Amino acid sequence: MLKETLENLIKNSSSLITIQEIAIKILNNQRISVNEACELYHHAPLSMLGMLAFNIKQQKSGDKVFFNRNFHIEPTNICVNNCRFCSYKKPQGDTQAWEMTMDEILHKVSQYKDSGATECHIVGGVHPDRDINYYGTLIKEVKKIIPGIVVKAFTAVEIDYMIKKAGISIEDGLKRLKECGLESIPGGGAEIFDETLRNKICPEKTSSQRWLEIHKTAHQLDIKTNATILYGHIETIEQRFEHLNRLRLLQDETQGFNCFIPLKYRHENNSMSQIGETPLIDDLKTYAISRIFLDNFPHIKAYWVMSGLETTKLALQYGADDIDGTVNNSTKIYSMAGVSGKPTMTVEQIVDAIKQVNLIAVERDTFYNEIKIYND
Ligand code: V47
Ligand code: SF4
Repeated sequence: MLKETLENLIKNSSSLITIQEIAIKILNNQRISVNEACELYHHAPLSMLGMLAFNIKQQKSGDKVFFNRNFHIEPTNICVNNCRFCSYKKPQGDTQAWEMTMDEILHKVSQYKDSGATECHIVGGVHPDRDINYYGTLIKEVKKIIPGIVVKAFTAVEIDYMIKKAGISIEDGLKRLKECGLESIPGGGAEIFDETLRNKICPEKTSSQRWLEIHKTAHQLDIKTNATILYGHIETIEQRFEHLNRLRLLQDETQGFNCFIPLKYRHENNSMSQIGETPLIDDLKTYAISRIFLDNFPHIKAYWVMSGLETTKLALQYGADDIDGTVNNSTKIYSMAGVSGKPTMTVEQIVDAIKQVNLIAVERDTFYNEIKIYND
């Protein structure tokens, strides 16, 4: 039905022959190129992009929208890097800087003991003094406090630093973290892979090639990971889709990515603030074309903490099928970059938000195993 409507829309309403051809390709489940993604971005009607993306989302996950019960631990915001877009990192001694001791971190974890959380997401700044032994111990201790919880921890950027500090290979470093209980790696630190632009916005950061290498090695060790893009700042549309292309190529090789998360640049309190934020239309186009382009990614996540609940509900009409989780007021990254409101939602609020867009909420674990379907 959706496919028929789309075929009619494509035949009747598009005057641009190239858009018609690309849309037909997509309907026939053929892969699109970076150039075609750019064409769509610049010339396709937004409604058509939404329907094409939603059609693919329906093929992959039907009416289901996934969420989990999770909390974040951010051990420190002290960081050896100095990304221009970051509002979170503060220098040692700053009134807004923190470095939690192991006891403080574990005390925080114990507060979520009876919360029903299935995932503990640990990320933070790249602290100069903390090493792989420290973080390995942390994972083990978290699991002692909440047995059975999945630890999804450390961006490739944090892992890169730990591994270099220990003087070991990526493979050995990841094996050590896995032995301590690491089961999944979040998608942060990818930013924009284009090397020239990366040098401008986060010059000290782990290179694109190394970020991809760390995720590839994780996949080879059977550690599932996520991927992100930081969009809506000074990148070109072509650089945006080239970024997706590098992810799609790696996913072809490994099938190790669980989901892709477009992260919109939020502009408060950082050294790129003057550029402002990209409009909602850009967010929706980015979600839709990500869903279309990344044909080998099972899920597209609209991270509600970053995009706000209203945009997240719209993103579910533009190809996203995951909204992250309850989060339990446990992250500061986005409030420090200007997002208002407490980052916490109850399961009831999440289910209600998903129902509002006539889709079915499904509680999942980190690996998208279904825990409960809310279809009444
Ligand atoms: O890598 C930093 C981004 C990321 C800003 O894998 C900013 O499930 C917008 O990756 N505006 C960390 N974004 C967060 C992240 C994440 C979040 C939730 C779930 C998962 C997952 C991953 O936040 C960083 C960077 O790209 N970031 N500053 C900013 N001003
Ligand atoms: Fe450090 Fe991450 Fe902020 Fe970059 S984005 S300065 S790596 S905390």
